[in-house]
Amino acid sequence: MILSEQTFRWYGPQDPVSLLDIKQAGATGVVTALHHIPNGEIWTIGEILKRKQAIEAVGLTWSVVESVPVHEHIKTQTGNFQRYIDNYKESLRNLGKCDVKVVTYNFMPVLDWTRTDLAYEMPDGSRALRFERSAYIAFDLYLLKRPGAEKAYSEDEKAKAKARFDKMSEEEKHSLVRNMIAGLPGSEESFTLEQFQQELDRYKGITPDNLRNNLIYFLQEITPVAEEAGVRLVIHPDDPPCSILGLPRIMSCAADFQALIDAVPSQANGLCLCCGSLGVSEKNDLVDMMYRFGDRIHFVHLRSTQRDAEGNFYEANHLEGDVDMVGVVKALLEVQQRRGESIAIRPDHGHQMADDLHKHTNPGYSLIGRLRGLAEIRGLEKGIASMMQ
Ligand code: DNO
Repeated sequence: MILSEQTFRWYGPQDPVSLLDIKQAGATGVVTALHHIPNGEIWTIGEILKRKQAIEAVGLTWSVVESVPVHEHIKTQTGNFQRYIDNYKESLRNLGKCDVKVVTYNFMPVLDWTRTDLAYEMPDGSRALRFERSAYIAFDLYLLKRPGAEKAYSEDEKAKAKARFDKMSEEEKHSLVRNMIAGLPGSEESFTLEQFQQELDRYKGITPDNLRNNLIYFLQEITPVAEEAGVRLVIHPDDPPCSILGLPRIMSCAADFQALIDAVPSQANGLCLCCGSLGVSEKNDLVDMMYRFGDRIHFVHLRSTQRDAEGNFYEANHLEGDVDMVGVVKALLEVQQRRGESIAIRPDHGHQMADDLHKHTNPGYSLIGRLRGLAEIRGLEKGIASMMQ
C-alpha cells in the first residue's frame, strides 16, 4: 500500500518549533512559506533556495508551500491586480525551477482563518482554538460596530451576543479584537479596527458571484504557468465555511470546488482538503469529497472540529470530533493507490498541552499537540493499510 507523505508546518527560522523537532515528530516533509516577503511581491529563486537548503540540511524535504498569499487587489480586481497576478506567475515559475511543486493559496476576503478564543480550556487541561458564535456577533456589533451588521442576525442571536458582551471584561474584549483581526499565524495580514473596516469596505458591492469570477479569472491566468512549471495549485477552503462579517465566501462546500473545476479544468487547479474547515458544516461529507475530488487533492489537513447546535465549534483531538477520520484516511489510501503516488498530509491545530502550556507558542501550532495528532494519524493509516492488503 502507498502511504501518505507525512508533513508538518513550519513558520520558518522564527518558529519556536525547530526543524529537528519536526524530524523527531516523524515527519519527512515540511510545509512552509516565505512569510517575510510582503504579500504580492515575487518569491525569488535566491530566497526560495535559501529556505529549501535549510530544510534539506536536516534531511527533510520542502513538500508544500502554504501559502503564496493572494493580494487583496486580485480578489477585488482593483488597483494593481494585473501586476500582482504577474508577480504570482513569476513566483510559481521560480518555485517550479526549485522543484517545490505543490502550492497552497486561499481566496478568503480580508481574513484567513478566524477564531474567537485561542486558549479554550479542555477538560484535560489542554487548550484548544474555538469559535464562539455569540462572541463573534458581539465583536461585530459592539466592538467593530460594522454598519448594517444588526441586519445579519436574529433577535435571539443579538440578545445572546448582548448578554455575552455585557459580561466581558476589558481584557476579554481586547483579546477578542486581537484574535479576530490581529492575524492568526499564517494569515499574513494584521489590522487595527479602523484599517479593518476599510478593508471590509473594499468588498462593498462585491457579491459571491463577483468574487467567484475574480477567482476564475485568476486561475485562468495562472494555471497555464503552473502547468508549465510542473506546479499543482491547491485552494484552501473557507475557515469557517460560511460568510463572516458580511464578506462573500466561495469555497465552503463541494459544489463550490466543482464550479471551479468546471470553469478551469486544468489539472493544475487542485484542492487542499482541509477536513477541519469543511467539517464545521454538517452538510460537507469529507469522505465523499475525498473520493470525488481524489485526482485533484494534493494536500490534506487531517484535523477535526466539534460543533454544536448554536454554531460554536472547537478544535477536537485529531481522532475525535465530527470528522470521520477513519473514513477519510481509508478513502485517502484508496485514492493514493489509484493514483500510484503519495499525497502530502499534515496534522493541524493541535492542542497546546503538556510542556507547551508553559511556553510561548503559535496558536494551533505548538509542537506536542501536533506531534500527538501526527502520531495518531500515522498509526491509523498504517493500521487501515495493513487490513486493506
Ligand atoms: C490555518 C491554515 C490557513 C491556511 C491558509 C491557506 O491554520 O490552515 O492559514 O494556511 O488559509 O492559504
